[in-house]
Amino acid sequence: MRIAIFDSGLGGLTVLSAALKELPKEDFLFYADTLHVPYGTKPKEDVKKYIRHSIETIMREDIKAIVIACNTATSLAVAELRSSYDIPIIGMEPAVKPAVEMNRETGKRVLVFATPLTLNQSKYRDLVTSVDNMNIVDSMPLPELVQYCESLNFDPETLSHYFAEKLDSFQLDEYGTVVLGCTHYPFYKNKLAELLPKHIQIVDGRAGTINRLTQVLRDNHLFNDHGQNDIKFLCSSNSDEYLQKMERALTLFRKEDDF
Ligand code: DGN
Repeated sequence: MRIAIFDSGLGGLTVLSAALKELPKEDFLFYADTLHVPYGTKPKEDVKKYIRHSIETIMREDIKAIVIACNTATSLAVAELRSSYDIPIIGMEPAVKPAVEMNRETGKRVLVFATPLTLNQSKYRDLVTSVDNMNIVDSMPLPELVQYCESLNFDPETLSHYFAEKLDSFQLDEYGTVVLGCTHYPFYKNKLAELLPKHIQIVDGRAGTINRLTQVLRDNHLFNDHGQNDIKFLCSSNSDEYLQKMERALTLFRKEDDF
């Protein structure tokens, strides 16, 4: 049986990349809802429908656990999905808590990048309220970055210009950590590291999700000992072109992933 990893598009590949490293004897199914990518800028009720439909499709496969490798989908639907299905469902969460801890001593600020939909949800606001007792967390939506990623746009000039514009209003010296709160964004981690002051650390929520997945597999006796990191790619548009793009993007990302 496989572990399913689900996102609206290519972002979930950054989670798959980490899972492949941490769980070398597991096999995976990667599902992208390419008919509806991106989720992060669409109306909440529509996105909830797309997520439910995607999970129904995934459940027809031979799978033992699902990772919702999308912060947006997790914040909208993970609770409801868990009450509808018997298999373990693991979500993503912007790594705000570890980021606040990292800056407790210095009092430097934390900047969270995510989709507009993630940042507008009460789940995100509750998370920040529960951990940000020093009032150091700011956020910034980067919806265009999802589009760049989907078209595999890594043009250095375009990106430098884009980030310069987005970061213009922030006093970056005041910040200690940037949180990548969307699974598409780790594709741009190296570019961001080049552009941000050297003292700023960049974190994402993948470690928390993979740790939780490992724990859930252990607790439910679902570990595989003979898998080979085989990956089955599926997408809602059934497009061969997109399936090839997924494989290409994963290969590209794995070369630079320092997970
Ligand atoms: N990768 C998704 C996330 O982590 O929020 C967002 C992609 C999207 O559909 N906008």
